[in-house]
Amino acid sequence: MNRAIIFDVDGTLAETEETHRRAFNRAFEGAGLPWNWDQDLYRELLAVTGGKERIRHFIDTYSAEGAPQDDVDTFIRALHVEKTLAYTQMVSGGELELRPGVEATIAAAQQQGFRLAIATTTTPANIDALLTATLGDNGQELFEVICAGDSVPNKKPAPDVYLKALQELDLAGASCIAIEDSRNGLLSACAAGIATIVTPSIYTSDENFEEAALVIDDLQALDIATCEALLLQER
Ligand code: XBP
Ligand code: MG
Repeated sequence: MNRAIIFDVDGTLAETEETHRRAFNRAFEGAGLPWNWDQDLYRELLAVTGGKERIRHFIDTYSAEGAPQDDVDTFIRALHVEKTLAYTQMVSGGELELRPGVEATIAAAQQQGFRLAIATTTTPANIDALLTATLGDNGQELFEVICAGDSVPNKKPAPDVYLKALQELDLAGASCIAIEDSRNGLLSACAAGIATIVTPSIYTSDENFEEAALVIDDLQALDIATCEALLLQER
């Protein structure tokens, strides 16, 4: 049966958000801004997906000292370029590894003939750095379709990035399984009509996953036959 597993990236493939948080803070420091996102604040800010959108939310919500009065979007874009540079350097330096069971699930899915895709809010450079650092130079080639970041007008929880992945796969949502870590991601995949398995991450463990087809600690607990069974339920 022509079917696919669509993976989220941040929090799902790897516990990346601590590295993102430190990269944001490194960019703020490099720009001479008196901003420092600690873990409690970052957990709140993660309600907003997309790094640029998250910075804008922080400026608008926390009256951030040092933000310009006008042309804020240009300021944010420049800051986010520095953050992405810091993040990709940290990831390329080998500080992240895949979450438990991720590599085995990818191998089992391939062995069972599932097509593989990625649907993420993060910046494409971040995906390249993570897949190369954890799966090798050909890591990206495991995924037939990679939909990311600004390639869609509306980020998660909007369905846009998953709908784009379905379009590029030329598959219906009922022929796919999504694997996510957050409520924003779960809502996005469900809105695209995709049954979703959730593996909560360090920043999402207290979120509501009631719409999930299955919630498991991590992918070590996933038997690929479960994906087949979920697809049969969808039909
Ligand atoms: C998670 C996000 C991203 C990352 C930061 O993406 O919302 O914004 O937190 O990456 P997903 P950027 O879980 O969909 O992979 O700064 O590149 O946005
Ligand atoms: Mg995620």
